[in-house]
Parts: sequence; C-alpha cells; structure tokens
Amino acid sequence: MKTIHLLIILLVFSTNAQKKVILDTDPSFDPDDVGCMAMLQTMATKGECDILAIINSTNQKESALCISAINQFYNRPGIPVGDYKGYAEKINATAKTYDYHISKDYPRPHEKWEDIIDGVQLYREILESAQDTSITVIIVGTMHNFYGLLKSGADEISAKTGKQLVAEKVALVSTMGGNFLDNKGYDRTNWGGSEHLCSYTDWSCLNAERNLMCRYVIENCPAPFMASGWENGNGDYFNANNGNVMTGQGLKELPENHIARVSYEKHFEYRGGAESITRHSNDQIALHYAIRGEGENYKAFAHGQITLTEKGECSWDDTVDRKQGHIQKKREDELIAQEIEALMMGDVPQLDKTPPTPPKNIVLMKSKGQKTLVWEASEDPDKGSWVVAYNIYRDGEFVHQAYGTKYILKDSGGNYEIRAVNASGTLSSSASYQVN
Ligand SMILES: [Ca+2]
Ligand SMILES: [Ca+2]
Repeated sequence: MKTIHLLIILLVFSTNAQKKVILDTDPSFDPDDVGCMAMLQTMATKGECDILAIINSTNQKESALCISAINQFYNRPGIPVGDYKGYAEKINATAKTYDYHISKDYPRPHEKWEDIIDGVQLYREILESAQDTSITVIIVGTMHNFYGLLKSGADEISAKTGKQLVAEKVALVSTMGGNFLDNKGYDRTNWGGSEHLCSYTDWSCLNAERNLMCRYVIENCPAPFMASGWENGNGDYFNANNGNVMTGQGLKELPENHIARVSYEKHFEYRGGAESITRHSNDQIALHYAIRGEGENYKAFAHGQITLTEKGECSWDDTVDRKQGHIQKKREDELIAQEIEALMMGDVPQLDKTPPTPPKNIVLMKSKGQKTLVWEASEDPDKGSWVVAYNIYRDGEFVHQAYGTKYILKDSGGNYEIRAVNASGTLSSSASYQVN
C-alpha cells in the first residue's frame, strides 16, 4: 500500500512540475523562431513542459504550415496549431524565407492553410478549461494574437472576456521584445520598432500597428509580464549581425535533412551563403527564462512597470509594481549560448503510442437553450507526452476537435463519443454519452 501511495504522490508531483506552455511565434524572416521551437520540443521530451499549442502571428500562409511540419518532425503532430486570421490579406511566402521550403518539403498534419484554426479562438478555448494560473504564454512573434485575445469579449467558447481569462489562467507572459539598455532603449523588435531607427532597417522603423498592439498589451495585460529585450540576444545596438548569444552552427552536426538545420541553412542561403549559420538567440532566451526561471543565467527585474511610447521608446521603472519587468543576463554569453544550442540539438522523441486515459464523468449542461457536454480532463502519464485535444464523434462520425473539456452540441440528439488525443496523435479509448 505504501508503495502505491508513494507512486501516486510522485505522479501528482511530476505532473504539476511541468509548465503548460502556449508558444506564439513568427517563423519566417528570422530562424531563431525555429531554434526556439526545437528547444521547446527538447524541453518537453525532458518532461519540463507540455506544449498546449503553437500559434503563428505572421501574414504568410506558410508560417503556420511550417509549425505543423516541425511538430510532425518531432513526432508530435497532435499539437494544436493556430494562426492570426485578422489580416486583411494573407500572402504566400517567397523562396527567400525558410517557411516556404519547410512547408513545401516536409510532411505535416495540416494540409492547407485553411485547415488551421484562429489563434485567438485557440487561446480562448485552452484558457477556458485550464486550471487557475497554470498557463505560461511565450510570445516570440508579434502581439497580433495576444492583442486579439485581450480585446476579445464573452462568446460561445467562454462567458469570460479575454482579459478575465488571462487574469485567471495565465501565470506568466514571457516575451522577446523591447530594449532596456540603459533603461531608455529604442525598440527594434516585434514590438513595432522605433522612429529613431528608420535609417537602419525597415523592420526597425516604427510600425504604427505593431506598436499600438504592443502598447495595448503592456497597458492591459493582467498577468505578470516579462520581457527579454533586444540587448540580451544582440550586443550591438545598431548591428543585428554583431550579436552576443550566438547559436545555430551546432545544427550542422545534425543529419542533413534535420528540420532545424534546414531552416537555418535556407535562411542563410538567400543571405550570403549557408556555410555559417550562426544567429542571435533572442527568441530562445525568452523561452529559456520562461521555462527554467532565473537559474544561473538570468536576473529578473520583475516588480515594476514597462512603458512603450508611440515613438517606440522603452523604459522600466520600479516605483509602481504592475508585475512587469525585464530580464538581464548574469552569466557569460558563451555559456548561455552553449546551453541553448544543446537544447536546440536535442534528440527527436519516439512517437508515444501508449494512449491517454479516456475522459471521465461526462455530463450534459443546459443553459439559454444551449446544450454542452462537459467532462473531466484525461491524463497521459508517459514522460514527454500529454493530452492536447479531444475528438468528438456523433453516432460514429467525427464532428469536432475540442481544445478544452467541453463541447457545445450542434445537433440535438445522438450517441456522443469522446476520445482524448495526445501530442503524438494517439487516441484514448472512447467515453460515451447518449443525448436524447
Ligand atoms: Ca520571432
Ligand atoms: Ca502516452
């Protein structure tokens, strides 16, 4: 009996230790996003985190498909992928960006861009069913999706607004962005750039839309918000090629068709040659801190308030504690780079074929003429594997995939079956419920 109790306690502990992560990324113009995803997959394999979703923020159709291919490469095709659907126009990538090549050359579970769901909806669905303060959001793309989430009102998915969901469910937002050098940096990241940097590159020059979204997020995010600024990945304020935490070259030791290696090589092939594929690690640092905390590498200045002006000037002050701050490195760049690169080069895990447990205690809720099935979350006890979704079948036919533990009925009656899906795409046995 004692052994069984101990096992149960250990199981509970090991489940709680894993951070539940949503990654919001923009894989297209810079390969550090792929470095970041490779690292995240390795950390999931080590049991440090569960990847609940990966969401794209670019305006290219291929970016989300690239995410889908990366998930499959790591034998986790079940991980939900979201995309920002609010652009007036979604364009096709050109051969100059690696997402074009990855989406063309690698298999993936999502065939077309249209198969990928709305990122804001995915955020809402996951947060609605999540336990309080259980979610870590890592934003290494632009703020489009998270801005959309904070702006969202109550809907069919949740009676709560986006702000309420974030306040209740999100433990930390860790983002790559801003610039806190000497506490008066000019932004030259996804936060929208600065009007002071227009002579440098188009991306660094002020983009009013990105700047506005980011200012809204900073001013309205009710969850703790931490930034890793430009200065952490790049030592030289004005030169992107003179970075300090440099990674990527190690990927050359991996097989020639390794998806992370190919992404880096394709990026550099169109920018002077793929012999040297070393790149700054801006995105990886934000993720590293989000999952491992300060550790030996970082110092967090967490209790203050970030300000971003409409000209793209960033600052932080600690006279008001809005649970906002930034991290700075406290260890040699080279040592941080080694740790990050080793995680980027982690082994591809086996497909987890041991199914999760089936959903339990299904009940039918009725409210305002709406019928909803609700159930208890399934579990997948294997290391490096976790539940990502539920497939719903009505009278034997697949009707819906849910990312939380509820399903709003579209038809009146029928025999409903629910199966849990894990990151590998392995299904649990079904639990059924008859609706008359
Ligand atoms: Ca990025
Ligand atoms: Ca399993």
